[in-house]
Amino acid sequence: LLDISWYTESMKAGHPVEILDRHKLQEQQVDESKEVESIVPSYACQRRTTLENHNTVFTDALSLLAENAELSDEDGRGVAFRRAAAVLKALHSPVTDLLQLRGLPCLGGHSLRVIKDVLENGASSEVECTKQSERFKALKVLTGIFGVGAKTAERWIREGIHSLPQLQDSAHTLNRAQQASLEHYDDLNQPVTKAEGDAIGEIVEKAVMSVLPGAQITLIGGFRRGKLTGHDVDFLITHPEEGREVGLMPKVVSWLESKGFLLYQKTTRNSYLESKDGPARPSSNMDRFERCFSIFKLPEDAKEGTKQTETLTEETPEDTGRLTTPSLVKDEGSESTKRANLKPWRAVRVDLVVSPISQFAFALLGWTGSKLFERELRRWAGHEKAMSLSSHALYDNTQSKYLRASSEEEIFAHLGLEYIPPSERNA
Ligand code: DCT
Ligand code: MG
Repeated sequence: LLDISWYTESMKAGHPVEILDRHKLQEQQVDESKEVESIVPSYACQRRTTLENHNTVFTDALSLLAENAELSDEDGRGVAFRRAAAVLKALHSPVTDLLQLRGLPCLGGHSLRVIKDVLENGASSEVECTKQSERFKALKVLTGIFGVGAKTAERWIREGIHSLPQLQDSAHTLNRAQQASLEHYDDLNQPVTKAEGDAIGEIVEKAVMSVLPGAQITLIGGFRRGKLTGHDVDFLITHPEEGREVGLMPKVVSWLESKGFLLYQKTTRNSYLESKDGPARPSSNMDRFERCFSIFKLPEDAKEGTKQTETLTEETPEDTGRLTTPSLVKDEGSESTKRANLKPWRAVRVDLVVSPISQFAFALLGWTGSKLFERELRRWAGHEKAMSLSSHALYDNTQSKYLRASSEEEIFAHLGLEYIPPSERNA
């Protein structure tokens, strides 16, 4: 590993110029104009991060290491790399010299080594090594099945399972979500476009309107932040009259199912009760709304702008399986893949969330992301404001009371943060 202790030491000492001068940089003039930013706040929720990233070469490298850490069940290390990448994403120009990073927060020794390697050699040896490792490749393939997490993948790899055919040949029984996801593996691992997201939005809107006129549906997740592609499409549904949203999800799901739009769905009930749960954040801030994880069957002509809500022709499960599991049988680019691409629809992961109007602003903020932005908001609330933020509520521990809000702006204000619009939450 590269030795950059001189650099981190100097950062810690708070006198970067002097210390850099004392070490082998005597000859080098420190050019103040090279400093990219003078002050970058340390919480991602205090920064504006658009999709315009001037430092993808570094952020891609750091994100890959973050992904590898997360897939290895080392979330702490994963977050450290994500935070470092997020700082670079917020910069307004490309980094061309390590000295430009003086004073920036969240850049630990490991991340700096990676950046230095990329600056000097065009690539990080650690990243290249990780990308090529059999373990990383296997973790990616196996966790590409929705419902397979780091722990399950790790267990399978220890048993010698590295690929989908090996998994299929093994004695493992998959749960319903995993089976469905495996069946549509290629489609689900192909990015969803904004056009496809909009087409699904029209279908979901039609479903919601026909079962509860007056309900409101909002595109959330990455597409609300302006991303052009995503791994799924997320929607938040509410009704302006508190309580009218109760029982809505099963009706929406039945409508979609009756029209043949769902290849798979699993609905979980709303289990959040303020009086019972109290301010303490549930172990996951995500899982307490009435929520439906689904795999949509999106007709090709729907995404070309035709509003199609007609009943689709039924296919037998055998047909579906044969058409949509090409990579399990042969390599990519095989005859069966080409055949599969001829099918007049594609499978897309869709998340539907229903929230009562009283929690809508919190749900909207919590589900817009990015994941790091959300994590930082909750950390800011807890560490800096003694508050607990979830997708349901904001609790002030000092005043021992809930802080109500009917817009995202009000929540930022409660938190003492400048309002950041969705398009600038791409940390
Ligand atoms: N979310 C979160 N914490 C998680 C998972 C999700 O705060 N562990 C929030 C942030 C984004 C939102 O929920 C939707 O989740 P994803 O669809 O996973 O994220 P995304 O930003 O929409 O990513 P993509 O564009 O790839 O779908
Ligand atoms: Mg999403």
